[in-house]
Amino acid sequence: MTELPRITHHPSVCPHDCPSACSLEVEVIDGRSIGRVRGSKRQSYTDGVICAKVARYAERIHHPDRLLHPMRRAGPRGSGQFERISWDEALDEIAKRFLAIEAQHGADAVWPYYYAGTMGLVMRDGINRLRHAKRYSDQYSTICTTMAWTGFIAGTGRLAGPDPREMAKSDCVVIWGTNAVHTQVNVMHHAIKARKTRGAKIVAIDIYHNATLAQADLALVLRPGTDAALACAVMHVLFRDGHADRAYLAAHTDAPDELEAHLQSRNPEWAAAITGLSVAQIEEFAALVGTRKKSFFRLGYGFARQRNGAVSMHAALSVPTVTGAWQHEGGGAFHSNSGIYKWRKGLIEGLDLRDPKVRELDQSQIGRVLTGDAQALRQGGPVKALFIQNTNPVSVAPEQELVKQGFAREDLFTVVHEQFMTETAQMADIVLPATQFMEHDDLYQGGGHQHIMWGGKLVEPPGECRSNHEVVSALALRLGAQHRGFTMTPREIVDWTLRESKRGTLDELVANDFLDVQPDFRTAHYLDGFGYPDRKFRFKPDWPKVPNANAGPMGPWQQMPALPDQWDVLENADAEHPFRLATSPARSFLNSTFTETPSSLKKEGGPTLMLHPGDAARLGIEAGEEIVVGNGRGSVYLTAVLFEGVVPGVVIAESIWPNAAHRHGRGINTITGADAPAPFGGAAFHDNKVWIRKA
Ligand SMILES: Nc1nc2c(c(=O)[nH]1)N[C@H]1C(S)=C(S)[C@@H](COP(=O)(O)OP(=O)(O)OC[C@H]3O[C@@H](n4cnc5c(=O)[nH]c(N)nc54)[C@H](O)[C@@H]3O)O[C@H]1N2
Ligand SMILES: Nc1nc2c(c(=O)[nH]1)N[C@H]1C(S)=C(S)[C@@H](COP(=O)(O)OP(=O)(O)OC[C@H]3O[C@@H](n4cnc5c(=O)[nH]c(N)nc54)[C@H](O)[C@@H]3O)O[C@H]1N2
Ligand code: SF4
Ligand SMILES: [Mo]
Repeated sequence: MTELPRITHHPSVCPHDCPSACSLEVEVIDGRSIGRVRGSKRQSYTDGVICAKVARYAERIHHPDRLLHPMRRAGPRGSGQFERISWDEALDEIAKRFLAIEAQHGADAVWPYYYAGTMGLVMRDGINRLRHAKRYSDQYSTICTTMAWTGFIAGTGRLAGPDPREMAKSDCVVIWGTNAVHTQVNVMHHAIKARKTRGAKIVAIDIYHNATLAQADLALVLRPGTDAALACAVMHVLFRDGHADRAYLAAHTDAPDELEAHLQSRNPEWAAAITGLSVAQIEEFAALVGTRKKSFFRLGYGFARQRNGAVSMHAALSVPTVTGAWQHEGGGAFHSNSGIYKWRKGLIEGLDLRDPKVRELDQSQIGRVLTGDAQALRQGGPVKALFIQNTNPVSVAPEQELVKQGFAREDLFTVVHEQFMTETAQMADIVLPATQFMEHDDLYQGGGHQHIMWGGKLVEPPGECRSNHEVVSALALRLGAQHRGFTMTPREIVDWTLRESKRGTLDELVANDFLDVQPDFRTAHYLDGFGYPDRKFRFKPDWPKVPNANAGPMGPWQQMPALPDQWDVLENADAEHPFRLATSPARSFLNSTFTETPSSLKKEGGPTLMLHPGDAARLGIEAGEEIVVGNGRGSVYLTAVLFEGVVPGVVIAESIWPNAAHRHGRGINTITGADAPAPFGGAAFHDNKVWIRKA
């Protein structure tokens, strides 16, 4: 008899909310536990590279604090006292309460609330099937992509772009408003390839000298929310110096002459005063992208998390359009490929049962919703029950004081399905234990690339953990919700979805692990036209009609500039709040995930605020000192880090630490706002005015 190998290697996919969506190769030891996790070398975007936190995934999947059994609250709300119950008891109780609330207050008093803790399509979005079957309140998902996607689609009419692997074939990679070293390491991998193999320049644009700027040839640190001013001045120079591709502009854009006339007054001096950059820096950047036609603009989410974010994204996107960079391999702009997949999600989400009359509540305004804000409730009745999967709003949602008040309501029945006892789970009436990605089957897609990927179950879940699909289906049965999706396995759902979407079959995908679905070159580069009926790029978007969200315009959308321009709707500093705060991503955490793994905690140290040494001196603050940072929404305790790489007047908290890591349990989102930015809402996490005091 031959002995079985102790270690076997299996393909998988990183499920976390990250544009890289890496293809993985996972070591399974004795068929039971996970060893090393590596980036797949076969999938050419991942190209063998993954971040350190996922390479150490054994720490998270075999963590001693995993939730293992259903639990019922056994003490005051939020006390952390729970008693173990069986799955049947848990599901029966949830169903009984949801049905009673539905009978008394109407179905829309129940709010299934979710996000992208796993990006697997079945496990992430299956909750919507239950929602639609029961006509529970809908969720308008605004916490992450709304402003960035809107700004991009405003120009191109479609959320897609050139093959991201073309970064390696570019002569100038512009990494704009994304800290790729932290948030999507593969961008750096491909950009650095271009530098090594063809002498490409890397430009990085941010509001502090972060880890990505440290690797750039040209590092531009501008004032928060001033990216559109930079973009306008660069376009001014491009027109001025003959680097605008007039033939391309005439053929492919809506209003090039108006744009040129409008930019006359937006010169580098004008932009220098707004951005804080020097005229020389702006000229250097413009000359680079003007003379290197193969310039690849990799536009991130971060700079769109300002209240003018959609306008800034659109302005930055307009730069490669003026140079005609789209025409070249290695040129153009890329933000997300989410528009290329065109999934038929009817089965996953139960879209055939969706009633468009049911109210849609803004995810980012969960604090306002739960504390009875009439506008946030869309003038409807209160939310009486929450069913939460894949997200940790008590930590990650803005206006945290309101969120906490809401979760503390005695009359709110809260169910949280989680892998760990997060700060949201601590507020629940019933906590359910969830599988991790290597413990269930799912289908994935790349946002920052162009692959469809299969992530199959590799090991048995610990304890009594169940997948999102199992829980949604078991609840549906007890709640009388009918849909064939509830009786199918994830594999059957994925097979149907692939076939309906003309992407082959499950067997084919499993056999190949992934499928490259990048559109052809001409389509990806918009050479046969942009995504509008007249096929032209929009320098003058009709903002309320941009084909992204369907929630209708909101925020101060009527004041949006017609053409790319600096738009001053920021939460500007004032006499009482002399600083501007951004809550940029921490390298070893991913949103609130990995704040439970020992090595990530060790690497991050503790919640800090970076401030300029000059500002610190003026306030009498020393490095390592505890300080208080606040505004009208509340205040947060952080440790001061003095850093020359931030602009005076700007402070950075690399977040999101658990609330409990801060004195008084008040996390960073205590001081971020949930007002809806134009034109379709969103969350302006990096746009905050604050005061700073010694603790
Ligand atoms: N390690 C790690 N990886 C992550 C995450 C994480 O928290 N940690 N989060 C994941 C998620 S959910 C997402 S959506 C992506 C997001 O990834 P990114 O696209 O990188 O977006 P952000 O993380 O919001 O911010 C990126 C950068 O934008 C900068 N920024 C803020 N305001 C401005 C501005 O006005 N102008 C300019 N030019 N820059 C500005 C911030 O300082 C920050 O360095 O990353 C994912 N990956
Ligand atoms: N201050 C500040 N706040 C921010 C941001 C910021 O930049 N600054 N970024 C914002 C952004 S872009 C985002 S996307 C949000 C994201 O915030 P969250 O939605 O909270 O993000 P994650 O940490 O990715 O995932 C949340 C939870 O999902 C759970 N989970 C993972 N897989 C599964 C599963 O299969 N089943 C179940 N039931 N649970 C699972 C994880 O254990 C984790 O606790 O945060 C936002 N908040
Ligand atoms: S870079 Fe992003 S997708 Fe890749 S392994 Fe890390 S978290 Fe996952
Ligand atoms: Mo996000």
